[in-house]
Amino acid sequence: MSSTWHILGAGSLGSLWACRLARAGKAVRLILRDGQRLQAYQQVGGLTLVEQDQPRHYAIPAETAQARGPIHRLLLACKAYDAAPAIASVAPRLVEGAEVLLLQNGLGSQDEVADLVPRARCIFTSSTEGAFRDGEWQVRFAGHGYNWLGDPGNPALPAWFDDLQQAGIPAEWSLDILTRLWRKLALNCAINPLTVLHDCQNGGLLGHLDEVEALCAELARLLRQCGQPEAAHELDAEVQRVILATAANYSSMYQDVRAGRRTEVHYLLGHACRAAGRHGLQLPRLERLLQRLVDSLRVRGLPCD
Ligand code: NAD
Ligand code: KPL
Repeated sequence: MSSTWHILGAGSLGSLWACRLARAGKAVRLILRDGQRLQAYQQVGGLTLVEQDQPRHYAIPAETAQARGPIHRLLLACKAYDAAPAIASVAPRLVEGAEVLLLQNGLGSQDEVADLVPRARCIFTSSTEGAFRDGEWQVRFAGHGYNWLGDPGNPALPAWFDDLQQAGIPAEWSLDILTRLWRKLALNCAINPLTVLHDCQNGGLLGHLDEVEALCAELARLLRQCGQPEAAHELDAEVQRVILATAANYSSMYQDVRAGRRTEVHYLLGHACRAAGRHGLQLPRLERLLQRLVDSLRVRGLPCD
């Protein structure tokens, strides 16, 4: 297996991973959307990572999906709604047994990707790291955070796992990655839509704790029904802890809506409601929350899927 890290998506997290891996001397190649993006990137000559206000430039090679070389290891670093078309664009280049790391938040996109590349090993990631784009080809690391990686179908640690430690990417191999992803999805469902609907920072939800608590009760029922009792354990207490710890922050969904960007609702609250439907569970508060959110996105002219 080649040791090159192909990274599809030079957005916030993709650029953060690319720069840290390149800095550690790992072979990295970016896969950009099309020839126009590639040309624009080549004019700048690389990515800039800003850490603690210090910018540093990394001349990382890039190509488009149509390049010819085989791909042994791919970090898919796009939004959940872009994951399926993105993997389809590089699928013919994946070698037998290729490893694909999925950085997407929420649930549902991982299965969409796995269905399209049945001969690849799909590794799911749950990340609490924060990064945002600071300009064209420049990303600012917000610091802190952690990554859990795991493969629900295969507990074996990937051979390249040490690359992450060498690159300063805080990560742990998780044997219960689905539990982690469900827990994060539940946190996001209990907090993010309400911050949009109440137009507030996370801390603003302290004034709506009855609503938060009622949602947590339904989410915990859903998690147990989906065979995730650990993800349901003391969910309400953790949601309140996160609200307090991030009181001054705006949730990622709030930021997307404010910036007029598409949200990942389909893979967060949408996924929760679809899972409830499949299990024949009636969760009226979650369903009403999704309806209110969808209505609010429509009014703003944003996609609601
Ligand atoms: P982003 O929008 O900053 O970056 C995604 C990039 O993928 C964009 O540059 C986009 O142009 C590119 N892309 C999409 N389709 C493509 C294609 N077919 N070919 C090539 N490039 C393509 O997104 P992000 O903030 O890095 O988020 C990625 C995922 O990580 C999301 O699911 C998000 O929820 C999750 N996440 C992000 C953060 C964060 O701090 N940014 C933290 C935790 C989790
Ligand atoms: O992950 C988050 C987000 O904003 O997406 C937190 C801070 C946990 C709120 O749900």
